[in-house]
Amino acid sequence: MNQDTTGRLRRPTTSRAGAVLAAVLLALLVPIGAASAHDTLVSTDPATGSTVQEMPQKIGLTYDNIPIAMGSEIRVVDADGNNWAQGAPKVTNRVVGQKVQPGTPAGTYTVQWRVVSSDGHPIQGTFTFTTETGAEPGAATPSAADAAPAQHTDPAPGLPPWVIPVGVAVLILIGAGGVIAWRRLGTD
Ligand SMILES: [Cu+2]
Repeated sequence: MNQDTTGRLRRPTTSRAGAVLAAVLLALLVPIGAASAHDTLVSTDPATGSTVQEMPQKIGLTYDNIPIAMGSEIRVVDADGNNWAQGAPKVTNRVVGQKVQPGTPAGTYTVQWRVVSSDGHPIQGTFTFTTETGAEPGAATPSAADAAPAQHTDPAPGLPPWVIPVGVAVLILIGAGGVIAWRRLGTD
């Protein structure tokens, strides 16, 4: 055993750490997968991927349940990254509405939404649509405060909310694995 190279010694340690990691990830993911009662987005206005003549005053997202009004956030982002959402989203039955500032240029918009599902879990997603006509680009720009909401420390758009806790757990495990491997190498 002891005549093995360090390269050989490392391998079982790495795979054991990998197994632990996989088990922890599974334990974290299974309850999320099992609780399939999240509300889901069933339709959008404008329709996902559609082209409309001009930007509506209000964007609508319809869910299969009534989301919890608190903590929802909808951004209407143009190709330059400006957020044209005006004020907070409003939940009316199963529809979450978001007012849009006037003066949007023609182009493709990405709606980044995050609402709290009726089962208490935050859910999020994006969809895009295109407006054919609009203001001259740069004629009106949304306020800086709207473009960069400072109150929230959002994970990157599109990342589910569990990514950060899982990432932290993985880093801790990797750190612990490293310490174990280091001790083993030191004592051999
Ligand atoms: Cu849920």
